[in-house]
This record gives sequence, structure tokens and C-alpha cells, in this order.
Amino acid sequence: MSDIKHDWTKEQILEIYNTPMMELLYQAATVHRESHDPNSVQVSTLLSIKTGGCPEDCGYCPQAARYHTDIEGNDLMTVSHVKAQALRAKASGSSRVCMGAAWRNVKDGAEFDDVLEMVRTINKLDMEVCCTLGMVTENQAKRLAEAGLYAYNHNLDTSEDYYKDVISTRAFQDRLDTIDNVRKTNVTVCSGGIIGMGEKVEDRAGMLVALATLNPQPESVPINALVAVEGTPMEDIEPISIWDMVRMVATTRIVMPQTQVRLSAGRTEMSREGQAMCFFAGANSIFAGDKLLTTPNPDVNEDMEMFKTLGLIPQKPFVKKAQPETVEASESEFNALGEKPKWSRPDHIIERNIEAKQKAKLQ
Ligand code: SAM
Ligand code: DTB
Ligand code: SF4
Repeated sequence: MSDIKHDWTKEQILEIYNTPMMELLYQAATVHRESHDPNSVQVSTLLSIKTGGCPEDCGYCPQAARYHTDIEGNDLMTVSHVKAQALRAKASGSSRVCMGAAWRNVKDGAEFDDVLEMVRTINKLDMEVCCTLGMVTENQAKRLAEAGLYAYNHNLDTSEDYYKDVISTRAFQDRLDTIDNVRKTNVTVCSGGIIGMGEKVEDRAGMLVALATLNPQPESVPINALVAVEGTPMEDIEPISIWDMVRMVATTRIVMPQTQVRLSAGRTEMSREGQAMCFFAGANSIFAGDKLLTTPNPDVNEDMEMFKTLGLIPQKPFVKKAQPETVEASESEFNALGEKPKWSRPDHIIERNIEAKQKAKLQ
């Protein structure tokens, strides 16, 4: 990755973002072709292994316990249920399973041990395994790596500046520290964010600076469009235009040429033509399956029809990096340390988060 530029500035990224559309598309498509097969798109399936009841106050998230949303909460899934879902995902053409838990951070104990077993089980199905479990310590990241984890997802979500208007229960630095812990292992990093949360274009560029200046850059970057869920502090935010998505994808592609750029939440609002433009601009991954974590996603058959129309081919697993080995629990080098990590809790006031919480109390 030696020829990758790591010293991007906000001004440089803004200039790319604001390039006239036809020129931007051409530049992004050119960069895309230098490192990727433009007809190959990686397909991931999300699995919410523990849903709702989260203690955090993320202003976009339907799983935060403090807001009143319609989602159905669930305790941690069993390993056998996860295996059955992974087999279904594999049969429908998916190469990766991404398991999400509505946790602030990982805690050592029986539930984490179960998650490690889920990782082992899916890796043995020869699929790429990704987890998104909140903040992790170095020891926890090492245990995930040893179980055969391929990727860890931990989004920066927005710029450091705007982060303070979205979440008060942790700080941007905690996210960077977790990514750093994952980087101490062979697990690849998946980190991106959400657009359409009322941020400025400068914040989108700020988030891309934070991601593109990481060395190495994340192996994958999900770009989500906010799904405005009733009951969350962001319920009334108007959807972004497809042009914002195309610009964001193209800019991400140009500043992180070797990264897998994932078209993530928000695809139900996008036409096929809009998505085609995103693929042309350098998106080369999607989440498939009729559900994201708690909100709807396009039907798998519709996606496969779209692939056929566009001549796109689902990427096979482990083409970017070899399959990790799985070490059985009984052979493990690492023990649970029962750490009490000092993740921060700034607890500053975010008016819209407080209003949504108060509204929930009246329900
Ligand atoms: N609790 C863990 C954490 O926050 O890192 C993992 C699960 S969390 C739901 C994973 C990501 O989902 C968030 O970082 C955010 O980018 C995305 N997300 C959550 N709610 C969303 C929404 N309403 N619209 C778009 N993306 C959303
Ligand atoms: C990511 O960036 N997007 C996915 C995945 N990583 C975990 C999650 C999207 C969630 C959208 C809201 C929901 O379905 O709850
Ligand atoms: Fe919890 Fe993650 Fe949702 Fe934030 S984004 S409320 S940490 S599940």
C-alpha cells in the first residue's frame, strides 16, 4: 500500500467533493479501475445477534433504549441460530456475515464467549466473518482474531466536530482507540459513517480526512444514508438527494483507492439507476438481505436482478486477504482479563437527544 496518500486535508477532500459531477464520476471510475474489477461487487449479510436496549444515546439509532421506537428487542442469539442464518446467507450468494450487537462495548463473560463461538462457526463455513460489537480492548480484539474474525466494523459515523451533536455517551477518540486495538491484530478494519444527519459538507469531508489519514486505511468503508426512524432524535430529518450519495461514494473512492466502499443503509430509497451511478463512482460492496439490523433493505431477488441488469458479479470470499485460521476455545492463548476499560462518557447536552428521551418517557 506504499503509493497510497495518507496526508489528505479537508480542503483537498472538499475540492474533490465539489468537482463538477461528470468530471468527478470520470475521475472516481478511473481510480476504481486501477485497483478493482469494476464488475465485481462484494455482498455482505447483516445479522442482528443482539437487538435493542442499548445504553448509548446515538441520535440516529433505533436501538438506543432511551428512545421509544417500534423495534423488537432480543437477547443474544444462539450459536445454532446464527449458523442457520449464515448458511442461508451463503446460499443466497453472500460472502460475508456481519454480526451486530446493540452494545456500547464488549464485556468479557459468557456472552462474549458465545460470540467467539459464532465467529469460529461461520469461519468454518468458509465465509468472511465481521462483527460490530461496540468498543473493544486489545485483548478482546486478539481473542476475536484468534477465533477467525476477518473484519471488525466500527464506524466513525461523522466528523469529530459534528460527533458532539450526535452522541454524548462516548467520544470520537474512543472510536479511534478501538480501531487502533483492532489494528494490533490481523483483523481487517471496516469503518465509515452516515450522511444525511444534518451535517455540513465540511463534516463529510472531515470524516473522510479521519479515515483516509489512518495508516493503513480501512480495508472497507461503509457509507450509510440516515434511515430516519420514528422516535429517534433524527426522526424528522429529510432524506438526502442521490447526488449527495454519489458525491460521497466518488470522493471516498478517490481518497481511499484500494478500500472496499460499501453502499450501506438507505438503499431502499435509491432507484436502480441511482445505485448504478454509485457503482460507477466506485462503490463495490452492498449489504444484502431484506433487513439491515432493524430497518428494511431491498429484497435479495431484486438485488440479484439489479446485478444481472448491470452485469455485476458477487465477489468470492477471501479474494482480498487469505482466510484466517480458527483456534478452538480449548487451545486459546488468550484469557478473559475481566478488564474495566475507561471508555469516556462526556455527557454533554444534546438538545434533540434529550427531547427524544423525554418524549419516550411520556409514551
Ligand atoms: N453498537 C455498535 C456500535 O455502535 O458500534 C454496533 C452496532 S451500530 C447499530 C452500527 C452502525 O450502524 C452505526 O455505527 C451506524 O453507522 C449504523 N446505523 C445505526 N442506525 C442507523 C440509521 N438509523 N441509519 C443509518 N445508519 C445507522
Ligand atoms: C454499517 O455501517 N451499517 C450497518 C452495519 N455497518 C452494521 C448497519 C446499518 C443499520 C441501519 C439501521 C438499522 O437497521 O437498525
Ligand atoms: Fe448502541 Fe450502536 Fe445504536 Fe449507538 S449505534 S445506540 S452504540 S447500537
